[in-house]
Amino acid sequence: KCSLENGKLSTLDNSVDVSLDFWSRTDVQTCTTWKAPILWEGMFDPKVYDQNHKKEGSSVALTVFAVGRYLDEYLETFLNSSEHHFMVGLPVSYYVFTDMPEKVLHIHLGPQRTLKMIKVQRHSRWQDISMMRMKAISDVIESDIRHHSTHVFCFDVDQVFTGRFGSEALGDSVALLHAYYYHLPKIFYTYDRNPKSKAYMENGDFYYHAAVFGGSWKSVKSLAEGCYQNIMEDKQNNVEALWHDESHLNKYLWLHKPSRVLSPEYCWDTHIGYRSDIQVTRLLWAPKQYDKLRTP
Ligand code: 2GW
Ligand code: MN
Repeated sequence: KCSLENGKLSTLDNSVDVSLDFWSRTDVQTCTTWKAPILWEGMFDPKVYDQNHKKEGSSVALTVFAVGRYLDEYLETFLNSSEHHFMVGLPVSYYVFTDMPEKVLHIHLGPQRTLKMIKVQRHSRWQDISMMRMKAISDVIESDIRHHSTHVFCFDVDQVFTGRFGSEALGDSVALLHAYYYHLPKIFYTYDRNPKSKAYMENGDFYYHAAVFGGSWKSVKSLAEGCYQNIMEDKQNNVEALWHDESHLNKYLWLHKPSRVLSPEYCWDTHIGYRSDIQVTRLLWAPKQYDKLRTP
């Protein structure tokens, strides 16, 4: 359990966590063994978080990749839904990575919200499109984000916001519990089990989903750099981790524990069906037509 020290709540991101109530949810794990909160609906007062983050001057960069067919298929829906639900009330800068930056988008940005398109190469293998995001993220944090935003969140584009994804999710290092694994015993986690890969691991804490991760610009930069280095080392050794960047992310987060963990309410797939512990859905997996999108 997370602790009360001197009558005061102690978490790893404690200055903003005054309203966190770990005992309001008894049906789920609300705290990690290293005392990071696991955020579930009902544990926090959104207004208190928004107030505190405004007072602290928090601002958020969001990175998202839309390369090839993923641009037409997902980007506008993702961004328009994020305008309604993602960090509303805080300054938000979108960084859209695409091979077609000239494409005109139909997005209505709210006040204090800006968007930059950044051109990236279109890798021929989809595994590379996904893995090379780590390099682009660390580069843009260094060149731009660190001068403008306190925090960064990195998202897959094939998703839609359907509920508040707010400042309660901000912390030094933030990871998401994968909707398909959070309730399963660890033996089912699909970590990379090939000792030749840098992503190799036997045991871990959770199975994290690479569709959402974030934190302070500094720790996201370290994470992206760390994962990228291991991805490149694997390439030199002619190995590829089982779930690509997600395997490397899981390895990194095992060695560098996140200070905040998001419940699968922050990235749910309706195909899973009803679960009593999922009290709200904030971000949903978009329907995917693998045949259409994964053939050249
Ligand atoms: C990806 C797979 C097959 C064909 C195309 C692509 C593709 C991905 C693409 O053509 N263009 C593109 O922009 N992407 C970006 O990579 C896009 O942002 C997308 O959301 C992201 C990850 O690919 P996705 O969403 O198809 O893969 P998932 O949903 O199976 O993702 C999980 O596993 C991945 C690694 O295999 C990543 O770790 C991802 O973060 C995980 O959610
Ligand atoms: Mn995805």
